[in-house]
Amino acid sequence: MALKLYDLCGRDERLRFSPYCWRVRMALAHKGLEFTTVAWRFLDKKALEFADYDKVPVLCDGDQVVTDSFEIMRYLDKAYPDAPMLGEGASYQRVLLFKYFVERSVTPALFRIIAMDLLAAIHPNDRDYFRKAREARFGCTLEEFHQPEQGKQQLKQVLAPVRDLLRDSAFLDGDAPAGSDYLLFGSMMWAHVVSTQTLVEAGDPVDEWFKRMLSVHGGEASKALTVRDL
Ligand SMILES: N[C@@H](CCC(=O)N[C@@H](CS)C(=O)NCC(=O)O)C(=O)O
Repeated sequence: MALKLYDLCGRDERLRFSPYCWRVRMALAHKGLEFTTVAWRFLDKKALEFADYDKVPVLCDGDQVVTDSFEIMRYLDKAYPDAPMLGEGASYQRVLLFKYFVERSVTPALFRIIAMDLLAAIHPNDRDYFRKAREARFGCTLEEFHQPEQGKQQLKQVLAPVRDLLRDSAFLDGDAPAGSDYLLFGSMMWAHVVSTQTLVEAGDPVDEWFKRMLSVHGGEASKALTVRDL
């Protein structure tokens, strides 16, 4: 059955930067599943009506429609049980905790670093919508929110436990990447695609890990178009 992923695109249709979509792209690669993508933009809500959802990623697997990146990862583990990503029981609880850590601590720090780059990467027709929605959420203008140096300090601090783990381990989930790696990588890939800012200093174990992640699964992520290519 053909797998189809609705995937956020930017000012160039090939620019794919959603952190949640990147989780799913990596999860599909982890399972060795071929898939096609449908380029989607913020205002294209009609295209997602069939899924009764207003955000991406949306995954169609034959007749199955699955929304929300973490639910999609869960679905893939159930439907394609080889090479589990999230696990069950205690393992699942831990990766769920890690998802919250990424969303509550890592992604906000990254947002401070890339806010204006992100706006520039978004399709011009989507920019007003994006600005209004995010400014309402942050309670300030995107220009005020954009504080790269502060964001980098914040990121360095929140990644301290991850850095310690990666001193002795190639991936967060051990010798090979799995769910936790894709959760963190999705957010870092978001920033990497839209911004030329240095997120983590060269030589930092997190930077070494990021490079490894770019090259796993046949270098799937390293093939992504970034703003450096435009
Ligand atoms: N909890 C959702 C969040 C998905 C999400 O926020 N996606 C963004 C793109 S990165 C989106 O589609 N936003 C639509 C909007 O803001 O209107 C998930 O994990 O998939």
